[in-house]
Amino acid sequence: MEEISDLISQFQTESEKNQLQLVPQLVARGESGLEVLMNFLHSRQSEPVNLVMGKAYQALLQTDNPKVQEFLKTYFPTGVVPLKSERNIDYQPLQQLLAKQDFLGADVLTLQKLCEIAGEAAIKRKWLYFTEAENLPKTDLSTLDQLWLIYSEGKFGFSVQRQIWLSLGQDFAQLWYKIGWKSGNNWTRYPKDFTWDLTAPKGHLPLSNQLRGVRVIASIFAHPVWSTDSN
Ligand code: UYC
Repeated sequence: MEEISDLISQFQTESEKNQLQLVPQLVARGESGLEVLMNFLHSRQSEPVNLVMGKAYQALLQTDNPKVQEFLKTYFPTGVVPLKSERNIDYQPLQQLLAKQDFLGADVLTLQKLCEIAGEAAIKRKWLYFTEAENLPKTDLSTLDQLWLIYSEGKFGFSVQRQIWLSLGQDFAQLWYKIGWKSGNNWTRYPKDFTWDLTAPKGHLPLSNQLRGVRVIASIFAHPVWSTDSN
């Protein structure tokens, strides 16, 4: 077994991808590993959130160590992703579900939040018009995307789906296969045939029902939020 000091120096110097893999190894060390993760999060507190912070937060949240829970409550009472909204929407329940990797619950809530952002008519209808999708505020779309991204090791989120779609020459027909929404001639059945954990293909979540066509997801992919680097 490696010395904890070796794990620590690796954790401090390795690439983000390797750091992600070191998180569970640190947790397996018990108290001393948990200390490392708490120190790491504490030192990054005022920096932009990254995937390692998301993973460290999730790992700590899962432990039933009272010291750890106290630490999280003190320094990260809502989580590691800043919950900005232009429409005064509360994304905390969504952050909670994603931090616990309840991806099914988070998917249902994401659709509800999109309707909430769009307004009364969309809330009643329970789905979005593409014109409403076009007019979603950048801040809120970005917050939703960050939440999915940070709590999935970078696997899920609209921006991930969009990137795959771009890499396929903006071909939706190919996208469905690539992200596991279709296989052979069959659409993947909601909810039972979707994969609700990180073994899913990249871009699998969040879902967007295609019953009424591709215009909503096309509007989300074409949204100005993805072409600027600030909101
Ligand atoms: N469903 O098949 N979907 C629903 C998906 C389609 C259908 C919800 C995704 C194809 C019906 C979500 C795929 C299709 C309902 C998704 C998929 C179809 C429903 C719940 C792969 C038939 C009942 C939220 C593209 C061939 C509700 C919501 C209704 C629900 C997601 C049928 C998240 C990604 C073309 C009948 N499907 N959906 O939107 O509106 O209701 O009648 O995409």
